[in-house]
Amino acid sequence: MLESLDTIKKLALSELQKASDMEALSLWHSTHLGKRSQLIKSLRNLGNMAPKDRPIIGKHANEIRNTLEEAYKERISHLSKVMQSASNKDMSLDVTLPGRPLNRGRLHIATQTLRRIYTIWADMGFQIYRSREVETDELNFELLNIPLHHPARDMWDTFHTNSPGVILRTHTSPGQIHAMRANAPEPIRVILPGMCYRYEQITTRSEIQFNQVEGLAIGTNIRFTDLKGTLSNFARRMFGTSARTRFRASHFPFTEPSAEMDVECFLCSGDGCGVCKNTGWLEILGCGMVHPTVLNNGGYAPSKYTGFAFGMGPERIAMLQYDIDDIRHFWGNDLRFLEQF
Ligand code: FA5
Repeated sequence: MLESLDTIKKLALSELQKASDMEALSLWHSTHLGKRSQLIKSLRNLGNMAPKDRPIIGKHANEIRNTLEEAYKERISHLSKVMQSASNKDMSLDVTLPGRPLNRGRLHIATQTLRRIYTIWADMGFQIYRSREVETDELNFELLNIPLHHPARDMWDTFHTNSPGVILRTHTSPGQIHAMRANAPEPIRVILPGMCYRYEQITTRSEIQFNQVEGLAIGTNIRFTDLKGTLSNFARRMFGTSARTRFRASHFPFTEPSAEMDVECFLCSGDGCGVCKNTGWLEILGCGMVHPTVLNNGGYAPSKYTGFAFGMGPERIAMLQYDIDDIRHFWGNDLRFLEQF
C-alpha cells in the first residue's frame, strides 16, 4: 500500500511540472487532490484496513497530501511570476520612440472661402446679418416680386415641409426683406451668408445644397456705378489686382436693372478653355439695383431710397480658385479631398 501511495505522489509531482497555465493547474488539483482522486479515496478507505496498518498508512497518505498541496502552491506562485513578467515586457514603454503624430483638424474649404469673403466685405464696411434657412413662400418669392405662377419660380424649385407655404430657401435673397424690415428707414450695408437648397439636377457645378453670400446696401443716392465699383473692388481683393471683370445684362425679378458679374477665366487667362466653355469668362454672381416693389416690401420708400444687392456662390468661387472640377467633392466628406486645403 505504501508503495502505491509513493507511485501516486511521483506521478502527481511529475504532472505538476507539465502544467503551464492556470487552467492546467486547476485541472491538476482536481485530478490529484480532489474528492475523487486516488489519494483522497485511499484516506477514506482507511477504516477498511487492518487496525495496525491504519496509523502508518494514514500518516504517510497525509504527508503526501501536504507535500502535494505545498508543491501546488509553489507552482501557482512560480507561474504567476512568469506571466506577470511576460505581460510587463509587452507593456514596456520605450521613451526614446518618436511620438505618434496627432491628426490636426482644419476648416472646411467652404468655411475658409466664406471667411475670406467676410473679411473683404468687413473691410468695406459690410456687417454680417444671419437669416433663417427655413423660409416662407412669401419671403422667398412673393415679397421679392415673384408671385405665384411667375416663370422665375421654375428656376428655383425647392424642398417643401409638411407645413403649407414653409420651404427651404432657394437663395439668401429673402434675408434682404428681414434685414430691411429690421432696419428701415436706416441705411443698410450687410452681407447675408448661409445655406440654400434647390430641387435640381446635381451636376459637376450644381448641388442641391450650397452656400450663398448675399449683399445689400440701401441708402439715399446709391447708384448703379456704386454697385459696379464695389463689386469690382471685391473681385480685385478676392482674385488679385490684375483680375479682370465684366458685367452682363441679366434678369432677376427683385432687381432692376439686373446683371451678372464674370471674372476672367483663371485657367486660360481669357483665351477660352473647357472650364469657361470657351468664353474666357466665368460667372461668379448675380446682382442689380433693388426693385422698387422690394424696397416698398422692406419698408423703404422708393421715392427716397435706392440700393443695390448681389448674391454669390462661395463653392463656385473656391472651384475657380483651386481648380476643383466637381462641386460634389464639397459635401462628399472624403478626407483625401478635404485635407488638400
Ligand atoms: C440668385 O440666387 C439670386 N438670388 C442672386 C441675386 C441676389 C441676384 C441679389 C440679384 C440680387 P442665382 O440662381 O444665379 O441667383 O445664384 C447665384 C449664385 O449662387 C450663382 O452665381 C452660383 O454661384 C450660386 N449657385 C446657384 N445655384 C447653385 C447650385 N445649384 N450649386 C452651387 N452654387 C449655386
